[in-house]
Amino acid sequence: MTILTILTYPDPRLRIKAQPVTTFDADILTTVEDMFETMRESGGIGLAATQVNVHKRIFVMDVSEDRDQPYTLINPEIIEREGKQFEGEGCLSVVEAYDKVERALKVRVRAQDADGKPIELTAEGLMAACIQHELDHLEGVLFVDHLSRLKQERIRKKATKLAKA
Ligand code: GNR
Ligand code: NI
Repeated sequence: MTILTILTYPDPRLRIKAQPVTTFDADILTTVEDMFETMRESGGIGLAATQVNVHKRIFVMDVSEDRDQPYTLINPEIIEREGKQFEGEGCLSVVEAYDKVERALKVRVRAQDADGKPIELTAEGLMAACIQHELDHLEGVLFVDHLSRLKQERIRKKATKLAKA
């Protein structure tokens, strides 16, 4: 098990669009395990492969209090969305930024697990927001992209300063 390095904004590699997983081999299992370990270590509720510089359509998630409800979603697709929510979000790749983002309240997702087996799940609230946040990462999109230009500029300046410190 390995703790992976998380890329931080404005690293251009966070903008790479992830490619579908076609072979479910031992490498994928290792990546998934390392992503869980990295997510747990950093205290996040989700982690997309893009954030650890692996440009494959994989994310891991655990929004439970006791951190005992892990999900591995590979080649995920949102097949239904319902309602709206506007809640605070943070990102392991965007240090010291937290702001409200508009998301669907409820989503139905179709994906594959680490063995390639098809899965479907319905989520709402925080879990639904997390799924949309992680799917954005796989497209090279960050939550700050949903904020005003002014806020983005402030966050970018702060991140650049922190990186130099
Ligand atoms: O840890 C995280 N918390 C969070 C809170 C609200 C909405 C989305 C998230 S995901 C984030 C971890 C992360 O950066 N995943 O990409
Ligand atoms: Ni994130």
